[in-house]
Amino acid sequence: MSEIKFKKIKNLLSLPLNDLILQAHQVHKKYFKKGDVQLASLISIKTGSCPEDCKYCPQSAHYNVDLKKEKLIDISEVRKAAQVAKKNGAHRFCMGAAWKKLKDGKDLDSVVEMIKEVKSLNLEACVTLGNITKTQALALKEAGLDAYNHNIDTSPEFYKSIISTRTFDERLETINNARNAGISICSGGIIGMGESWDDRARMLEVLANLKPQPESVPINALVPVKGTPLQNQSPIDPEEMIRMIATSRIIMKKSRIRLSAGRKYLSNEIQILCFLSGANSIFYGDSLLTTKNNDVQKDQELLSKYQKIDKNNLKELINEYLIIFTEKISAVRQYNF
Ligand code: SAM
Ligand code: DTB
Ligand code: SF4
Repeated sequence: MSEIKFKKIKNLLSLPLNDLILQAHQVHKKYFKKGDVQLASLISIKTGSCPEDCKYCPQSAHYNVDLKKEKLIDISEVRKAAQVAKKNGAHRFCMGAAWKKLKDGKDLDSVVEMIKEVKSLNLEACVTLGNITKTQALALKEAGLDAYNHNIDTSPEFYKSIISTRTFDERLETINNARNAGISICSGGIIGMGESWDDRARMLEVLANLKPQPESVPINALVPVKGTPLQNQSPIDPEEMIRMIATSRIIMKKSRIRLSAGRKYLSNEIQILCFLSGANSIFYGDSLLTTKNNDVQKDQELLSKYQKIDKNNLKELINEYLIIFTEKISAVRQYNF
């Protein structure tokens, strides 16, 4: 596949919003004919006291956050949470640990058992454990792991202002190790940390030029947590999330684009516009890792509303939703499908 250029990404990001949604929607319809939304439930298997200094993260030991820290949890807790996720209709179960890197021995062995437990419930298994080596990646694959989540978070340039305890290249190395072991890659980032549109475009440029592209791309909006250096960051304008999702869809046609953290602060109309723009995965379940997620019942209603939309006649609907939230944007042009 030819290289996806920064300039093209910048151009897409800055299209008139309705043109961008329309373009993304056409790509989405072509590549994801079923139009389903993947539901990924999350659990924190080891919480807090992380040696890294990621400025957005409530789990870093560098900041003073009101957080219940926990050592690696018992497999019985994982089983219970995965059973609940399965009962609620989740497709994938993701386990996250506040580690800089995975340690061989007890930690690796326990994670292997957890993966096997999740797989025995017929759920896809995903983990996010910090850096992993080639050999560890092979052991996780052998246990049945489907996907490894390792976000690049932002552009290589802005990265240094957000994290000083590891480099952008180390992130890429772990992604490579997981990929070479035959594990699917889940990699994306966060918006709303004070980065510029150029940074956002650069982040998407790096992701889109990974060969092959990541199978899943989580787009998170910063959840500003009290005690972290980014606690006072202003919330993103919802339109920014739509632009990121739609552009991701256009340049990563076959990837699952996940409308991730921060969804709780988006209205149903915005979330549906995100789905129409190509988001086809969400974090599903009452909590993310340490913060709250959307209510499961409300998500089920939202998804059923989205599924009922006549996707062949979207003109009025998109216009209506766009008008609801773009009253402040002066020129909303009408669609011509
Ligand atoms: N420690 C591992 C690592 O960093 O790869 C795995 C867990 S870490 C919490 C997983 C991802 O969660 C981060 O890479 C970041 O993208 C996202 N994240 C963490 N805190 C967040 C926040 N406050 N808002 C949005 N996303 C967040
Ligand atoms: C991802 O991209 N987002 C998830 C997951 N991968 C592991 C984490 C979001 C964390 C939000 C803050 C928290 O709950 O601690
Ligand atoms: Fe640690 Fe991951 Fe949080 Fe960074 S994002 S502080 S590595 S748990």
